[in-house]
Amino acid sequence: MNTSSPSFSSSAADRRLSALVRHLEGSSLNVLDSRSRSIAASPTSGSHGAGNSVFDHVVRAPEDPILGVTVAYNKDPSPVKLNLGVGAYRTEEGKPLVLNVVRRAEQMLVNDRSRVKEYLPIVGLSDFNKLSAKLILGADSPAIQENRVTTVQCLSGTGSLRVGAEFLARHYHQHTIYIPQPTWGNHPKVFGLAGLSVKTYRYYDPATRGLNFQGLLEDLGSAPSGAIVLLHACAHNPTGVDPTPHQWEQIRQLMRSKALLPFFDSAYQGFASGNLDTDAQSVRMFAKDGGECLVAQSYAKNMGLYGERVGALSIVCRTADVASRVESQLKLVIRPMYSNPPIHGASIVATILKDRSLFQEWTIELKAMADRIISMRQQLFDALRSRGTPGDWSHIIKQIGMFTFTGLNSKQVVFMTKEYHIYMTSDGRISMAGLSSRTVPHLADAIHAAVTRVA
Ligand code: KET
Repeated sequence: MNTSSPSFSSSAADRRLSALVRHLEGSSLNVLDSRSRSIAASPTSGSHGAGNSVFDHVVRAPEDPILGVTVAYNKDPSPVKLNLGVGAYRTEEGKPLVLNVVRRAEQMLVNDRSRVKEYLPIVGLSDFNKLSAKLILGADSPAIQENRVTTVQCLSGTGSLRVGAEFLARHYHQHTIYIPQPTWGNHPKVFGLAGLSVKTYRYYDPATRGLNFQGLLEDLGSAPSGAIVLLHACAHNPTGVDPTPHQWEQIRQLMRSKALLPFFDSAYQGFASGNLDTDAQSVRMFAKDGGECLVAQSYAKNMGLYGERVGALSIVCRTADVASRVESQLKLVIRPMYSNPPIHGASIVATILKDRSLFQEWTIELKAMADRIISMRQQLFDALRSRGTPGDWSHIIKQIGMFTFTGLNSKQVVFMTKEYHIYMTSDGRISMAGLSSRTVPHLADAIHAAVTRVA
């Protein structure tokens, strides 16, 4: 018998209906009545009036302090508007940049018909992981040679931090993490939501616009033994202030003497000095002493792969055996979170890192980006000097990396946005990478007006 015939279906439906009616006859009908009434009134039934949502209690969240700046910028119709909020590189023409080397690598990937879209392993692309560890720890790293490093591909820098934090919350005896004051605004949220307890250590001295080294040593010196310490590998965000190599060495000694666990955030390798090795020195210093540490790497800035979400978490362990057990647990963190990472961006990175000439081309393009940012610093500094803007602006040329921590207060920032359509974070951080020779005078005018007209 063809069970899908319409006549059978309708008669079967009829039978079910009459069975239901029989079943409901009597007292049970009232139950249905009241149930159907409550279903009709239920907010999910679709027949409710406005203002009756199951989400009625949800309050509007504020925009993200950094990414929200772009949201506001996008809404501004002014032709002179300038987005110096998010740390994203722009060309002299103010356009986003796709590196030439990235275009070439992508072309190679597209042309390779043997490539498929299968799932990657939970830990990501193997070549990518090996090459990423080498990039940050150095080709001659003893930890890599001794197989003591486990690296997992993650969703850019943020994802790498989060996976590392979740792992620590599950498997590390100390749940307190010390982050610099100030730091990237997402750090406390990433670590707090992973279940770590977040404390700060002094880092920046507004009076000198430099490092509060004494305060840093005191705070890390009084941290409980074993506490985790978040360190910006280079180009500290938002301050642009990095410890000197000598200060790094003192930090290392103090941290190792107290068994504090270093967790490096490396989001700007190559962007600070223009040299990948120079910018990895802090991490390598810690990895070389044989102790353990974590490193979160991002390829958002240095390869311009922002939206591809490519990054890596490396954990340097004491022994190869520990590293492999750690990796097995990282898989348990990742699998229920996003199963496995995306393939495209990591393939681009691996293609570039494993090919000598592509790698070389990358370093040249990277240096050009770093140099353009450095030249923007000089141009802005000169422009303020030529306007006689009150104050010492030498920090603009002293600070390192993508950002200048201007020292402008939140009222001055609001003024600059309102009057000059210049968008930046309310802490006075400006992304130098978003500036060009054409827009420097406009920014200098705005800063000059803010400083002279708004207290
Ligand atoms: N760490 C630091 C220090 C950092 O500045 C960023 C991004 C990240 C990690 C994360 O980047 P990812 O895209 O996940 O690899 N900072 C810029 C963008 C942002 O806030 O998301 C910024 O500060 O503007």
